[in-house]
Amino acid sequence: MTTLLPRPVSFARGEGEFRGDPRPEVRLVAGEPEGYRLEITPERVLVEASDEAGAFWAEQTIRQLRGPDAFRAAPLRPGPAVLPACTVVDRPRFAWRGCMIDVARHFLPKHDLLRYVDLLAAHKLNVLHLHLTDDQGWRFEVKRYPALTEVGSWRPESRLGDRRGGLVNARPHGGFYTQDDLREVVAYAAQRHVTVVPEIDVPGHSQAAVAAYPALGLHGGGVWTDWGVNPRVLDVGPETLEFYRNVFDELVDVFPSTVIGLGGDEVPDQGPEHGAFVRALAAHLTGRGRRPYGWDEIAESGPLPHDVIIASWRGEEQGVAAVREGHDVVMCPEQHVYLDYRQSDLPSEPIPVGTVLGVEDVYRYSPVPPEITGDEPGRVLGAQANLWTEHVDSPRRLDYAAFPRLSAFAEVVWGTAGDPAFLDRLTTHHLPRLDALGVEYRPLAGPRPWQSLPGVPGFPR
Ligand code: TNX
Repeated sequence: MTTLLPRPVSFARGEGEFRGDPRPEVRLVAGEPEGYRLEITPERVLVEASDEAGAFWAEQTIRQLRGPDAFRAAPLRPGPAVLPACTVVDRPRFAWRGCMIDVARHFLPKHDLLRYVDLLAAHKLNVLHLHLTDDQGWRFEVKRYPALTEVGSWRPESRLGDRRGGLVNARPHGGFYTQDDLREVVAYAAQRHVTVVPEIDVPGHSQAAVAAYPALGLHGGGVWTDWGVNPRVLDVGPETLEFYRNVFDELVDVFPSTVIGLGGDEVPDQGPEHGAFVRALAAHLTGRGRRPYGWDEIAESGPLPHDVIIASWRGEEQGVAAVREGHDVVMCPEQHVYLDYRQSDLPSEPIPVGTVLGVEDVYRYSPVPPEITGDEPGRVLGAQANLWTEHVDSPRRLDYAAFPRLSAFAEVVWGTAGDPAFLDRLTTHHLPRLDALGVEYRPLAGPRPWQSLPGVPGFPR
């Protein structure tokens, strides 16, 4: 049994061990995308990979084989790396192995975002979906419309915990990325074979933009300080459409990703004009050579072009329906992969919201619903875990929400989940790696005292 995570397609232990420089000799050979074969003998470390990404994932495997200290920022003591002789044959099942981070509700400073790129790459996850805008904050610098960040990137106070608890945090909150910050994040991620997929959410979840440019909305108002579904959506007239075409032009200029997110979720009183607005922006993105990507609601407001990718978040049925309509889908059903949801029934869980979603629940998830067969017109590109941050106000809280559930998810999307020994492997081999990385994950037994947040109400379902 291998200790690797995600678990590879096959692992065979050899005789003896390798001691020396762990950087492999790399050969590119024909094979499946992102696939690799790693052979370690006492004499050498050899990687045969189908592409650069495959070679990079092989290096992650090598680092895991070296033991937890290989995840520290510098070696603890001098000496050669020691690797067990073995042969690993490996490739991912899904091309889209993603994690969405909501940097709108709570800003994640650039430094911490780069750290998350490293954490994703260490888990062989390859898509970072950045939710850049929402009612509570606009985080993307737009040169043509400076008020989006001057006004829209901060709020004077925030709801503390669930709104039904009535608490407020009086500390202002804000932050944004310049276009060059994001180009840097994109380039850093590309070096690690991670694609950054940006999302600007329309026509709901747009109050921060309306606060900056009131003509975009019907009701005015400042950057929202509450959580939930906001009834004040965009005024989807021609000027607003023109405004957002310009915004998306700047977005496309910063993000080379083929896939570009336009949101489309949770529009109360959705009318045909909202669907038309989303379709017009989708067509604009297609015209710029990109593939529009939206939350599953956009598939319900009129016929969408087939190039649009659907993120199935309300459940699995929406993804099944979208595949039947000929769309490619990314599965991210809230019942299985919402990392803002509480991790147990313990009263000590910080701001418990949603249903209970423990590490084993995530591990049990399987991205292709049984209703989808091989000959459907669209297909499941993969899955992503979603990290919404209404109740995640710091990098420390993000670590708590993300890990180790994201480690379990990595194995789900690599396609090798289903190992009864997963929890043992996680505890014995992988949590020490997270410790070495300085990840403040949630211990399997429950939060450490300083990870709980007594007195701040959640709203468990
Ligand atoms: C629903 S998932 C939302 C988000 C919230 C999340 C909280 C989706 C597309 N919309 O705006 O943050 O629930 O779990």
